[in-house]
Amino acid sequence: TTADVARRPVRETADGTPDAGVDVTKLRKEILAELTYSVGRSPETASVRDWFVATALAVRDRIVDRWVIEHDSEHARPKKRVYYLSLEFLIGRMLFDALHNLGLTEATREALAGLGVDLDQVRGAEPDAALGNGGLGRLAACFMDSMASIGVPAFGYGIRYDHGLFRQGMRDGWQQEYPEDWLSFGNPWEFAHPEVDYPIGFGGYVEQVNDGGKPKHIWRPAEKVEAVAFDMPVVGWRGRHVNTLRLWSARAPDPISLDAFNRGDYVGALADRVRIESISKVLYPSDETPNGQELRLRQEFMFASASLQDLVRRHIEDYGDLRTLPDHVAIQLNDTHPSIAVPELMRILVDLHDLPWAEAWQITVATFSYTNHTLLPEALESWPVSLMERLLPRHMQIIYLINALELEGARGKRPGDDALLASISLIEEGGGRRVRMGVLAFVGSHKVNGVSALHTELMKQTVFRDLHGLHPHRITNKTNGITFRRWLAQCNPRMTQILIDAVGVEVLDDPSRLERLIPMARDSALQEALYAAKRENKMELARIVADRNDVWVDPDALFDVQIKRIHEYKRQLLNILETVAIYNAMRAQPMRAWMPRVKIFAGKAAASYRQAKLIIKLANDVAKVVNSDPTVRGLLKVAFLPNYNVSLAEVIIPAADLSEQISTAGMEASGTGNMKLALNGALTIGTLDGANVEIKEHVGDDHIFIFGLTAQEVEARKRKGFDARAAVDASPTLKQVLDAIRDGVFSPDDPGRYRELVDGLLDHDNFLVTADFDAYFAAQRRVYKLWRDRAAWMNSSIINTANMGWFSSDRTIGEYASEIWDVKPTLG
Ligand code: B1N
Repeated sequence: TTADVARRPVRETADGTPDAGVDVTKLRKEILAELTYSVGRSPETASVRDWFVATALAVRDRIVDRWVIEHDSEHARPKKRVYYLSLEFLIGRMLFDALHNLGLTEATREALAGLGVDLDQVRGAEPDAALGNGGLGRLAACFMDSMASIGVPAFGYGIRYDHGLFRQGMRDGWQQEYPEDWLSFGNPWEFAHPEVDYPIGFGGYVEQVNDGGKPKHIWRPAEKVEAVAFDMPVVGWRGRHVNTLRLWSARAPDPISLDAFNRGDYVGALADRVRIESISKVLYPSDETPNGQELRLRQEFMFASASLQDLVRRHIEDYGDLRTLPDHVAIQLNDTHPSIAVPELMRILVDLHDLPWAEAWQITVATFSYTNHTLLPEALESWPVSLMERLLPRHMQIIYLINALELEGARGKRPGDDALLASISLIEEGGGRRVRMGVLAFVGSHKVNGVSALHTELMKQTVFRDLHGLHPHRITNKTNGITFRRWLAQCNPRMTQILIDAVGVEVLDDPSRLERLIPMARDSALQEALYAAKRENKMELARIVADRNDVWVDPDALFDVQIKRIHEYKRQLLNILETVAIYNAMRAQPMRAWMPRVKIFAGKAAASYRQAKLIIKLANDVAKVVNSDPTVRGLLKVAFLPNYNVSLAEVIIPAADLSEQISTAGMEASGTGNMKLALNGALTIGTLDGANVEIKEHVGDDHIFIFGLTAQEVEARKRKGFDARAAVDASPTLKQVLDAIRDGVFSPDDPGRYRELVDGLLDHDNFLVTADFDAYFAAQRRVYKLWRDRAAWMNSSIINTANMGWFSSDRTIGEYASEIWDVKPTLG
């Protein structure tokens, strides 16, 4: 069918032949061989999953060929390597990533077609690797792609969770969490390395011995865990480089207690092993709310310690001397989650390698850098001193020593300033003493970065104000980016082909080429081509909505999407209130010439986040009433799509017309979905928050719908004490909306369901939903005014795509490389 043809990924070679030079017959033979000898199936009995595994293995072989060559070449001992430490890597499906970057997509399609197998179906059989919660984990995955693409030798280090982020089900509109099981059929991309294992200690005590007049500390852990390596190759664009994502799995040193077994205690025989191996069992579903459980600290220490042992071993093998570590190693801490690595490196240098403290500290600070991803006070990690003392006694001593020296330095610079000392101390006093991981990461790093210009500015003014005063050159901005390979070329082949036809195939290597679209933005042929591609994408999404939500949405309607974690500060509630307002207006005047619209929501709530789960229920309740109301049929539809993940994003983003980025200003550190949507031609409705500010600067004020309080105004309102009731009284529209929700119009089965939610909003509207409502409603009216004029809308849409080149994660990684890591990428 034509849809199938259009869905085909773009040609990747300038001479126009798809995947030029690939021997399809050979590739087909390789896939068949994998099916037979690795999967153990015949083509007649193979399932789609078997075909996926066989295809992935055949592709993996080609990646490995390059991996091995590189590791035998100069890349094997590059001048400097980057180690990206992250508790999350939200990589999603990998087949098309590998195929696209190797230029094998069309050849593989043909190879499989000759066997009667459809590549798109095979693609769908891959489980979505959801080893992350949201933006922070997805950023790590985009960075891995960019480092391999521009040639930054790197290892990603993380945890191989047996179970990634939970699967979201819906029962009656309420979120249900089900375990995720991505490994249940094996993972064809990974290489298990049971021989690469490191001992990880917990608990015990610290022994002080006399080492020729010097005191020496020896940590004697009570408990030992083994961290075992699993490697996944990460192949860059055009297969130029292959880096490694090394994920650690916890293994018990003793598989079974034979004593217990012989006594007949079969459960007890396995108890120790189960407890130890629970460390890498499951990803904490906490997005910006540390849940402070001991197991989480064990996860953080296991992966930090294993990663350091691994890179220290490699460095010593290559260079023989730890004093040159910062010349050859840069370690990036993705938020504070791996920051226990700071005292762990000190322990390795001082206790295990006998370096003097001062020299060890210099090496440590020169090696580490830290990225902060949030300013929300409740999200800043801290651990009780008592827990640290019990689990990591030597690290606690080292933290005290770091703190003493830091405070001494501060006292020297600002004598008598006790408030300053309290604010920069690694130990938070009062209410049970705790270690502030943000301060630990800050003092242990030579560079500390925020993830958008606004966020970095706010870091300097708020959480790190005093530390910034003492280290004025340490904080730097690195605005986030996204990989265009996944978020344009792979997920939106229709649009990509049009862009290539318009500006040349070189755009695949150089996203700044998109700027050549600017003078063509009013070209009606280009506009119509892009509109048609978008419409096809919307048709595909409509099928999914019909399938999963049992509602039909009109592909000619405006698709207004808000897709992200459900969090009060992201204000899905504001969007729902506007939905109800427009529903009310349509019912009041059904004969007006309304433009049809579809509101699409998707996102998961942390299992313990009651308010977020209630907001999901409200979206579903509103959807139920609106979608079954004949007065608004054909005008308004609402859909909450369950189980948002990378793969669903890859379908929604190419189909979006309007991108909702409406957080309370000052609270969203950056956002990256905002970039993906604008790149794919959606216009943004948003506040001046995070990277929205920079998107506005790039696309221009006329091509984005900005509304609401600024971060400064939010601050001022909160300081004065904001009165939501007064705001509601001043807005008849909002008042009517809140009354309807409060009175049970959308919850006839339980009329009181939203009473608390509405009353709570009136009593303490912490996220200033009511303050921004009127401005948001007015901005939505501006959206529809433009949407009525297709040529004007498409002009703005093209201008958005044209100006998004800067938001490529290749640019971001280039900045990290030169300004933080001091590495020279081989390309770019
Ligand atoms: O990191 C993204 C940003 O684009 C988002 O604005 C930001 O909200 C997100 C604890 C987090 N900040 N903090 C987290 C995740 C998991 C966790 O356990 C905090 N995620 C963000 C990329 O910079």
